[in-house]
Amino acid sequence: MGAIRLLLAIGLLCAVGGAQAAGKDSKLYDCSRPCPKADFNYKIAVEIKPTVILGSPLYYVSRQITGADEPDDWVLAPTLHAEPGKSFSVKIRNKISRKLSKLLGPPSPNRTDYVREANPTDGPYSAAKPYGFQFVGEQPDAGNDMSIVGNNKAYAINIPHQYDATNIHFHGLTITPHLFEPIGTDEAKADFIKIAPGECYCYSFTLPEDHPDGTFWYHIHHHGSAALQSWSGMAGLFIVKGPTDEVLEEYSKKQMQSSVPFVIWDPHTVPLDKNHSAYTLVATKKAADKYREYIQVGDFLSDQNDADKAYTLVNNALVPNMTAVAGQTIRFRVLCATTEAMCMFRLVDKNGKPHPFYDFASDGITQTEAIKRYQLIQAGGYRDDVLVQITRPGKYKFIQQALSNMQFFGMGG
Ligand SMILES: [Cu+2]
Repeated sequence: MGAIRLLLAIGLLCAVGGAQAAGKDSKLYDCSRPCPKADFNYKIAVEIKPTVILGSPLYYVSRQITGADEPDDWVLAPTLHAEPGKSFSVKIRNKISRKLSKLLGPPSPNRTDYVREANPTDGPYSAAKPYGFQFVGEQPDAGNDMSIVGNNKAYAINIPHQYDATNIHFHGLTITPHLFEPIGTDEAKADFIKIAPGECYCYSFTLPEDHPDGTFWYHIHHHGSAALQSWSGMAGLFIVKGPTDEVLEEYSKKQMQSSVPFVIWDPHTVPLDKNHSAYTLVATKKAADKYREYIQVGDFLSDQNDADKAYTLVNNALVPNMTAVAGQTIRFRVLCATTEAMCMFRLVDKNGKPHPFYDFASDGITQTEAIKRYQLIQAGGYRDDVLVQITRPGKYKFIQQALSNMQFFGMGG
């Protein structure tokens, strides 16, 4: 069986365009205590670190979710696993250095910045109007801070803030609601869980016996910092193992690579000066010698609207390469982990002719039969499990294209 080469060409997407206050659960936030023992136990951290964007000259310094078992050059969070009927726990430690954060930036916008940006008449986002983006509600008043932070708390919470605080949403899992403090609360005025630098949190759940097996994910969800952290790559796969895996293993007669992540994300970046003190604090000599362009995440409020450069990456690569054996069936776990752009998954041969694949699960739910497709379009947060089988040796490309007029704010070129 001849080895063939699969080239994944991912086109550059040009976006034109301590602890929480001690409460009854406070023991869970004590960093010195482990999470309650579960069937699957994970420890992850949040920190500022440099990462090489594979297949590019880019050296990216950003806030990232890290785990002990991850390779150094992995931006996205570690992949977690669990099984139906089993428990899992995730202890997260926020190791972001406030000093480094201040050096790296971006700074949180102040109220004046916000009022300028949110002006629907001539603010930068007014360019989104022709694409059907609706501005609703009352425009904040620059002359009166009270209109933002006093009687109108809605504006205050919508100003991007606390970029170093975080929390986790286990997306799609049938578990206790866990965005608000305390976990499981149904109190309408409850605060978001907030894990600040130096703090820890313990997420601990049991999956129901009848929980679907498939591809799920987890991401940050702290209101005020979620977009910035999402652009930074703070998201990962959460895989629920189960009977579907066994069926597929049997069906493919042991040839399958059981789980190949295909996580699409869209960091928005600005250049980072090589002499910037944040850079000198985190960079290694090896990387400094090898990589030419230094980038950091853009400012959510002002840079989202075309001021920065957006990339479409798969896993952590600009143009990832992989090889496959002719006749082998590969299962890709395709996650659209973007903040802004929609995602496309398309496979073509060297002449540009589309190659079919088989989509057998969406958003973690396995379908009764696989659907033959030539392209897949996903919105942020969507997942699809697809099977690809290449029988003819050669070079193939996966293509991600900018989806004109379909992205958030409709600026796609
Ligand atoms: Cu979510």
